Amino acid sequence: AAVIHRTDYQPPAFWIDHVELTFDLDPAKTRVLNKMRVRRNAAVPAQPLRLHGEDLNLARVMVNGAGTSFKMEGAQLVLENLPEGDAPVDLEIFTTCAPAKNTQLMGLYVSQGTFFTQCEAEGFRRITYFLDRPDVMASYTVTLRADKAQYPVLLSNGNLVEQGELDDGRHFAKWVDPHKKPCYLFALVAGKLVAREQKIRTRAGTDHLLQVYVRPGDLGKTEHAMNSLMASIAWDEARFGLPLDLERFMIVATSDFNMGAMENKGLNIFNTKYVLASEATATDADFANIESVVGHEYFHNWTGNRVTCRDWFQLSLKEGLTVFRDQEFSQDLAGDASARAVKRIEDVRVLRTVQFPEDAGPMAHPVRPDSYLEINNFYTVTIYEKGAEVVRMMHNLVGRDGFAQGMKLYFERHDGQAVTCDDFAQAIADANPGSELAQRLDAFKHWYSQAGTPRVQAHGHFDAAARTYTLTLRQSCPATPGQQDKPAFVIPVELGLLSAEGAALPLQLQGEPAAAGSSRTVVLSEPEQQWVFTGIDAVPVPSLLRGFSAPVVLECAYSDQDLLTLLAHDPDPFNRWEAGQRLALRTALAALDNPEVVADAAGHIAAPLLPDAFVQAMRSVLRHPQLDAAFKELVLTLPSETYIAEQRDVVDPQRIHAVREAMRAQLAQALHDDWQWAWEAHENTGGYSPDPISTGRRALAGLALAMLCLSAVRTGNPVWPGKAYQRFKSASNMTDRFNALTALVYSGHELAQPALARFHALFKDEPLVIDKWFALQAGAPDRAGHVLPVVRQLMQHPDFSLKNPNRARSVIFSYCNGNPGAFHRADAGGYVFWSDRVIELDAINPQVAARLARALDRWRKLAEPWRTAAREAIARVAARPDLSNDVREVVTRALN
Ligand code: HT7
Ligand code: ZN
Repeated sequence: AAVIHRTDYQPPAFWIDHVELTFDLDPAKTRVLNKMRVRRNAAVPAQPLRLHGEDLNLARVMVNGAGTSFKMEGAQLVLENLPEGDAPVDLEIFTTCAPAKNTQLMGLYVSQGTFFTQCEAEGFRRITYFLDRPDVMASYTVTLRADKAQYPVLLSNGNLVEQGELDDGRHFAKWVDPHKKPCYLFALVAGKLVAREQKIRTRAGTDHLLQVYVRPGDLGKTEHAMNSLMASIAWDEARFGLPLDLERFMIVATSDFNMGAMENKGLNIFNTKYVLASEATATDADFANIESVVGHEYFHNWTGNRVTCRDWFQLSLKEGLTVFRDQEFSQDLAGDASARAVKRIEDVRVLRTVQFPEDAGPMAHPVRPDSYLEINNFYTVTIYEKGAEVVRMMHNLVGRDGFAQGMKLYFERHDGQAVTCDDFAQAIADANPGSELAQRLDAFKHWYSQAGTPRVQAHGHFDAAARTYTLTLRQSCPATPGQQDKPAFVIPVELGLLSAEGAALPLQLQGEPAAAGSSRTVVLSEPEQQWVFTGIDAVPVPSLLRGFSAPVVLECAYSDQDLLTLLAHDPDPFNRWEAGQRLALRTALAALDNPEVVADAAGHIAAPLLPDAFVQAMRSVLRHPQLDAAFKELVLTLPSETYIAEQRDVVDPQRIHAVREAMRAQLAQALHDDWQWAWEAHENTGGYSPDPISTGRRALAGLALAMLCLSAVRTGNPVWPGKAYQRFKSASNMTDRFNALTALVYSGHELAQPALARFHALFKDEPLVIDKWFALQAGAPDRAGHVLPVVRQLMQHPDFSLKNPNRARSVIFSYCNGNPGAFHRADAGGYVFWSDRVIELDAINPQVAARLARALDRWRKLAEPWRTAAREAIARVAARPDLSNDVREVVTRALN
């Protein structure tokens, strides 16, 4: 297979205006009749029609009702003798495929007796021969025929126009989609499903039918998804003036799905994980994820479906923008400034712990990549989360109203088109002439073309005589594959200045007529720039990059006292949290470097690592009368092992684990009475509701219980583990129950085993809960290397299946990607396990295998003996002759 380059883009040689598909659904052999009306694209030189196909059995090809000659070039069906000129041609192609054998879950497949499709990015070619590219948009009429008893529900995009009975117990349904669409948005579903239905009238006064389809036993778990969908529809209309353009909007849940969900036009298909929720089976995090994924897929209806991507290099055009929109949706629904900040912190945590490492590793790529071997490998945190940050910077540079104007112009210009990231940026800039974005658009677009996380170094100089504070910002960006030297980025830095006592200072720039409040944004667009603030009477504490105003690493020589001031007083909640993280990180890095800090044979570090001032500051936050519980929980959670590792050039994963665990244990013990207070003050949240206040209370109570169990295990006191076990048994919701179970498992208490057994017995018929049960054990802190044998045992459990992506992720990914202390074993056992699983999975589902393959992306940073062992494990995978493109691309990049 060949690498595909962005600059090689050519418009299609043919258009497909209309498609009429007839499916005779059968798991073993489905027949697909594809009647297409095609015409030559007069704008490009005449050439043969080359249709994509994969794993299809071709039975017949007809042109204008007559047989025709054709040839196969690799997987492509080539028609060289189509009539000349631009008159439309009727093309008929008859193929069969085998959905029951489709373990890749791309194209048409069967999950628990129900047919589903997944066509993005290139799955439609596994259903029929087609121009499988997003810039070819057609109208679709789809007839589904199947056995009525086995497949009573037959769904496709658009509106149901006809249905009826056929011979032999079969029936049919005919669907017409009124909107033209690229084939990646095609979908069908057929099976035994039931639906929660809701009729709505929008602000604009139009009526619509909303449906959430699930397996019969799951109907009771669909209320939250339906509420989330209604909230999404109302939000898009209110915030962006974007209405629902369909009479019927359907969501269908499947338990076999490679990703989270798919925005097929009018027929979204979801992983059950992002649809099903009841208080007994889903945690607060599950409820929040459902809201955000339902929102995300719904928002694609405009950003992705109405305006789509010209080619897959433009993927972030729809994904970055839609993630930005779902983040804003969740923030708007969360309510007050504190709840918004909590969501922002959670989003930034993901960006920094997953995207920053990607941007520094072998798979680093720009938000708009330049090349790929397998497009499925580019559904990444860079395309999604960094892409959303790029949109967020534009939003902040032009303001909320300016951005809304930009979106309006974008749809006026491009509705119904397949366009590029440049088109989007141009529309936002053109709607805001004179804005910082419009003035620096070309430089701003480096965010699309340059990979790597920029570093911003900040230096402050106070001049007592002149009463000025000069802030110098300097930027640089590390080299990434294929990109050595990079021109400067446009980096909006929102900032404030605080006095040593924590008071907000006015921000008057030299030469400016009047002070501009106590928070403002400066735009760094040169390698180095200075800003002089006047009227400053004492050395201030700068609060920089408020709200994480740009996806950069900020380096600033803060003193501990500066950080304590920011932690106690910064009016920007993000930077308040950030100050606590910086203090904790500082301690962790100092301990890593200190040869006197040594772990015993069991991997424990006994010496106290956290300075008293830090412990005291954490106590003040925990006991603070005004701060919300959710925010406290974030501040009191130490930076992750992955995040700490990213700060080092050479990584000893075991030492990082030991240091972080020692810090956690110290925090558990030093704040024992405060944790007890926090538990007692927050554990009772009354009747269950997933609102931000109750969610925050449960999160803080959960952390308190975990800390109390941790210190109890260290001191041998049975009281708190006993209370955790009681809470585990009596909890009325999954969040409290699972937090109690986690506290027992993570503290390594002997009650963990009976609790795990009881949990499994209680929820054995709830696959999503059993996923949690598997994940908890595979992700537990390692004690004397016990996790790998547990993981191997879990894979022998009758409930385990490698074919189900959720289950594979719950065990294998939780261990390899989510448990560095247990995975990076000195005996290389973790790596051997990893390579075996990558190879095994690749034969079943290359997409899932390639995601797992990325667990060792950062192997070059590892200290010995891990580094050599990791390279050998990757080489072992790479040596397999029969790898998929998906895995081949990941391991080749890792080794080069
Ligand atoms: N746009 C959707 C992408 C997706 C996908 C891609 C490749 C393979 C399977 C997939 N399932 C869904 C998801 C989204 O961003 O909304
Ligand atoms: Zn998306």
